[in-house]
Amino acid sequence: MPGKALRVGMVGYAFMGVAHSQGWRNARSFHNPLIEPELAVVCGRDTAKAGELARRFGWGEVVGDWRELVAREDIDLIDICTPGDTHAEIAIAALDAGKHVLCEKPLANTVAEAEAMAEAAERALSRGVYATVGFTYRRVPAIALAAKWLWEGRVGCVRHVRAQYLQDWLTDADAPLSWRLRKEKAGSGALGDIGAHIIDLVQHLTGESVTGVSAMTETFVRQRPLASGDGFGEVTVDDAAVFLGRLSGGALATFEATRFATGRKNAIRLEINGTEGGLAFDFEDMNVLWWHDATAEPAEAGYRRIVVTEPEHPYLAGWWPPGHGLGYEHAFTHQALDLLDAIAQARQPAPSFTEGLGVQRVLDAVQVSAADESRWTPIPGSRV
Ligand code: SOE
Repeated sequence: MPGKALRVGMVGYAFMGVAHSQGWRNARSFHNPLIEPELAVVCGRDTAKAGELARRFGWGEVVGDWRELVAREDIDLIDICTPGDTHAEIAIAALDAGKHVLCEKPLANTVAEAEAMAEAAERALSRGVYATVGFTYRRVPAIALAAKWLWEGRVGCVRHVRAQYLQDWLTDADAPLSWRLRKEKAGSGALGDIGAHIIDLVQHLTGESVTGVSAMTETFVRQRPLASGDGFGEVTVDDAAVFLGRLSGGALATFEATRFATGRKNAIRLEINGTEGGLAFDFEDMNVLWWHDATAEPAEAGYRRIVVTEPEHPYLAGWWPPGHGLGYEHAFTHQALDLLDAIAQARQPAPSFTEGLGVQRVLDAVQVSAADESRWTPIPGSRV
């Protein structure tokens, strides 16, 4: 591969650090990005754990302080895989220092932070420096195919959207209190952690924005054992969020994000009904897209099961022979690949920080509405 490699410095080494590491590595091993990534430096306050990740995935170096990483001349991109309370500070410092940024979702913990990040991204853009947010599910091939068909107009005018993100890893009341359950670290609970994904997917797929919401949130288990074993601590975020929304094109939408959907592990379920057809997807059967052509003869009408494993489908040509199917981790590889190509071609990668800010405004409106007896709450700045 000609040209200089893009030297990546990643902050964080836990679940998302692992997912991103294999993304960078496999973008290089399986595909032909226009610039090769180099897994240059991994950063973590616990350098022993960061070092273990470096050993497993081939990161060249380990540092303990993200400021040191951002100050380095030899790093081109900062990949932020830390809890939400650190995103704004790291991303703004990195962009101002001329580094491209990939930031995990949700973009921030508050609208004010997300606005500051979007402004920093705008400033950086004029210098050819790019920022993107890790709404990775956009890169699941069946979802990318749904996006293509929606944008081609195959569904017609969208009337209804049903979006759910269902998990059950907190149903056990004895599960320990982690950072994801504390507002000061995570911003919100199921809402920001997994609800953010479905808000992004709905806005991305339909090309419309959520213009207002009426919401309910609930915290079912209000105290949980501390990981240290030393007593209990307060859960200060939601366990579940349910809300109604309107889209700028006139469709009605329902959203549900919960960690208490017993038996559902990672069920991102989307259904979009339009004047010309319908699309449905469930991540628990992630290589499948359901498609109904409402213009077909009534005798042949009904949802068809499209198996999205062929080289003609988005992202599939770079992987296995036809029919072999992909998993959770592949979307992180596609994310790395798309970002590398966008940087090589000097164009804004998607989703931008401005799109991340749009999701943040919906998250905020849901919290405002839920705190005020589900009052209808418009989203400021949404395209009506
Ligand atoms: C939460 O359980 C979580 O890990 C999210 O943080 C991720 O964004 C989601 O993809 C999987 O679930």
